Amino acid sequence: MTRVAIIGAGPSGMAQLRAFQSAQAKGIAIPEIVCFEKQSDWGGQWNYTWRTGTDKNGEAVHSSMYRYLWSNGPKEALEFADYSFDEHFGKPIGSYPPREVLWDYIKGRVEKADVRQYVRFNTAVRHIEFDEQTQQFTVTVHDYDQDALYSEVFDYVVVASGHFSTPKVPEYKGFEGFGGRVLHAHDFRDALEFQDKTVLVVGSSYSAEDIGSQCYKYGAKQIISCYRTAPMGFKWPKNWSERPALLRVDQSHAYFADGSSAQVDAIILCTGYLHYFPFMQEALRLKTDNRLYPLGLYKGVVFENNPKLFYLGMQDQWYTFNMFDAQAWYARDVILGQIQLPALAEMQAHTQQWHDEEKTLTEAGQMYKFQGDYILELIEATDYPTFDIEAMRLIFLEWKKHKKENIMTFRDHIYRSAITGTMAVPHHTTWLEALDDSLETYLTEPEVVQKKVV
Ligand code: FAD
Ligand code: NA7
Repeated sequence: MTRVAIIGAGPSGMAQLRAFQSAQAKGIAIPEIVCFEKQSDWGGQWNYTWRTGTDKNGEAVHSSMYRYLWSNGPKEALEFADYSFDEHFGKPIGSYPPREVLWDYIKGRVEKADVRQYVRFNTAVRHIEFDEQTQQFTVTVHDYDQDALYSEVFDYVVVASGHFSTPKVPEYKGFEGFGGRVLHAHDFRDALEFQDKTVLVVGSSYSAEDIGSQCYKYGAKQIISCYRTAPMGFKWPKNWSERPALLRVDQSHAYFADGSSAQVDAIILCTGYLHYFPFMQEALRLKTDNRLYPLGLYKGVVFENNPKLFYLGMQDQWYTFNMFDAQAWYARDVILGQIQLPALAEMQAHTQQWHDEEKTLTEAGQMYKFQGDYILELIEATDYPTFDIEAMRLIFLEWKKHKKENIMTFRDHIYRSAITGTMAVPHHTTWLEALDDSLETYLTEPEVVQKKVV
């Protein structure tokens, strides 16, 4: 029997499991599937841990998420086309739920599909090698429950191990003598640690914006963010200033490219992540930076140099869960023989065209369209339920506008679902005032919260 290995049970790996199960539910024979997950539960990044450094098995801690993390984009833009928020929660909720609420949503679909049986938890993939003669992969794993290494042979491999886990850590002059804490965003866990402190945030993308906002929300004295290329340019609260590049630090101060300096208590490097696949044989390793259309992956999924190998979710992400779905359905249909791949040169030319187009994009609005068009192209090739990508693009534009208006209140806005047409309802507490991010508190009816306050 054909065997498929899936590496990782985060949202992408879970999408692959659901894709196969949905074909099976339609009476299509599916291969034998084994999903290897190094953590003891599924959900990938959404499976929060207080740990930093190594996990209980000595593996690098995977999740970069932190306490009080709320969705940084509207939930309406990531909704599954085959499992709506309405179906999961049974009532409309806000548009920017906290991490635990979104984790619950992702889990709901795969629990319904009953695919947990395919996952071998506490099992880290150590090495993957392809044999040209047999045309098969040998996957070697460490099973921590048995504390044993073993290898199995597969016909196809789907890598869904994520790419926001291995920190990209720059070195600045003076770090070794700095008197406070220097950490990467990957190791940031709780903004309360920085209450009453002056925090320097290095970087100007999502992590810098959100970790700075967390520090503000939970009482940091002052936030200074600095950029290498371009400022984030939001209207910051009074105690948040944005400065050009960091040049060096000494024991207590940071020095910037405009000649200014500031006393800082802690430095948080929000400097991005590496695509890191230490378990891959060299010839199978995807090499890319964080971009919308990496080279080497046909349709953003099929590893061109070995089309029995697939990578999911390796793009920089505007869309997330529904994009992983589109990719997983596509990979599934290639494996099932329902999609025939063109010759290598044709695949490469197609990828190059998209890759070149990406380079012409200068505005976020163009990027939403680009990634939306990419998703549509995938969906049209499979039976994944089609959905109104244009409506999602408009939601992204609203999101952008709301962030520009006020970076501290954008999460209080609501949007209409492009899947069900349901309008979200405002959360009972504004984001800045909502210090408790638990699922229980989030789903509590507004009247109940009101009563408690009274
Ligand atoms: P991951 O979620 O990273 O899952 C990969 C899985 O592979 C993990 O379970 C990991 O344990 C497993 N794995 C890795 N290596 C191995 C190995 N060798 N052996 C076995 N298993 C392995 N997206 C949004 O839509 N909204 C947000 O608000 C949002 N916020 C984010 C905030 C942060 C701080 C970060 C880092 C990301 C955020 N994202 C957000 C993006 C997020 O990465 C995606 O939503 C999603 O988690 C990606 O899914 P994935 O399955 O591709 O990867
Ligand atoms: P991103 O989006 O990859 O952004 C990385 C940021 O780090 C970006 O602003 C970079 O600036 C900056 N960077 C990278 N290297 C350096 C150095 N050496 N010095 C200064 N600044 C640097 O990563 P994020 O962590 O923000 O977001 C990743 C995901 O996590 C995202 O999907 C979110 O949903 C959460 P540049 O513009 O390249 O100069």
